[in-house]
Amino acid sequence: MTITEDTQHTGDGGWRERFDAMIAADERIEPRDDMPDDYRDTLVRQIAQHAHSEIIGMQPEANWITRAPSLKRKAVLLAKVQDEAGHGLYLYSAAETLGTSRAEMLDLLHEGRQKYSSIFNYPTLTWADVGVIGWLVDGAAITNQVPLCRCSYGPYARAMVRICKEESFHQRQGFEILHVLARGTPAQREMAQDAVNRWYWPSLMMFGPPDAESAHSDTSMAYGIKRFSNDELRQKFVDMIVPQAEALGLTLPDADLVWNERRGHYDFGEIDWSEFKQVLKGNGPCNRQRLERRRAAHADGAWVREAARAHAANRAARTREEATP
Ligand code: BYC
Repeated sequence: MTITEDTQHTGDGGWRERFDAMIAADERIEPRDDMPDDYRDTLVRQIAQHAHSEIIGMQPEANWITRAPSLKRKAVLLAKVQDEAGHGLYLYSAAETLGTSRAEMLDLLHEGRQKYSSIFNYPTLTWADVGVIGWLVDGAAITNQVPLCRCSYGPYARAMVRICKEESFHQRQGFEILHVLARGTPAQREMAQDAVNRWYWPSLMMFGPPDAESAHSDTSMAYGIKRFSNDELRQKFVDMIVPQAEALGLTLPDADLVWNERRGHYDFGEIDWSEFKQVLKGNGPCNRQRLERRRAAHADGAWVREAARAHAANRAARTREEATP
């Protein structure tokens, strides 16, 4: 429910106190609850961006469906790409409960006015990239998204529970692809290492700008949307992947990666934030291609939306007819 005219005009400031008390008590806010505009806006922005990432994320992986090295790999990859479409649907539905329609969000994506994750602007050059997307990209996504299961907004939190379960499976399948390649022929091993070299730094950028430059973190943390800062999650991710890379027998391309006994964490190298900014501006290796493909897919699907609308109208007319005595 939007903030009603009633609450605003009668001067019933009570809704704001109720909202703040619910956030302080770590209770879930539901669509029926009154909420401040900046809470709603932050959620729509983040959930829409997240949904867009899921559906744009289908492209780099789908690139390998026809070239998967075996029937089993093809079936698994198909299922994974379909999962991403499903995640998009859960997330668009969660955002719609805040009063913004899926059609509006898609328009904003297609016009370049809403973002999707920077990571999907990099190309998938070899089969090993499919493994690395599973291991590092889904690994980063899980690190970021597990805390979102405790997000203060109920529909987003509930969508995240299911998404995280599926992402865990995705991460394992990626790890397993790399495990096989890393123990394969020298050429396969080299292919796996090359993919890790290309995706390591972009995967660290997925967590967003450093805390000091993160425009939205303070609001999101205060409202219980984000539970950890960008830098905290990035650190958690690095701490997780270092032993996993060792288990794979692959090297992370970071000369500054070293265990820091005092901090109890791995130190890691300086991220090239100018690259991140360029990708966000639309100048990454695949930005143009991703958006063009998305717009084309949307246009190709116009007849489905039209047919669905006609079907819904027919059903409604039949229901009305049946109800008429
Ligand atoms: N890429 O104030 P900040 C996946 C933007 S993929 C692009 O720190 P916030 C998947 C940010 O939107 C993962 N843009 O923002 C895996 C803001 O710009 P606007 C998708 C980025 O929101 C495999 C500006 O920079 N996951 O799931 O507090 C296959 C300032 O940033 C990025 C999610 O989206 C980036 N990497 O924190 C398929 C998780 N980072 O909006 C799919 C949900 C920052 O003012 N999202 N920006 O124009 C989040 O947790 C947060 O939105 C972020 C950023 C941590 C990403």
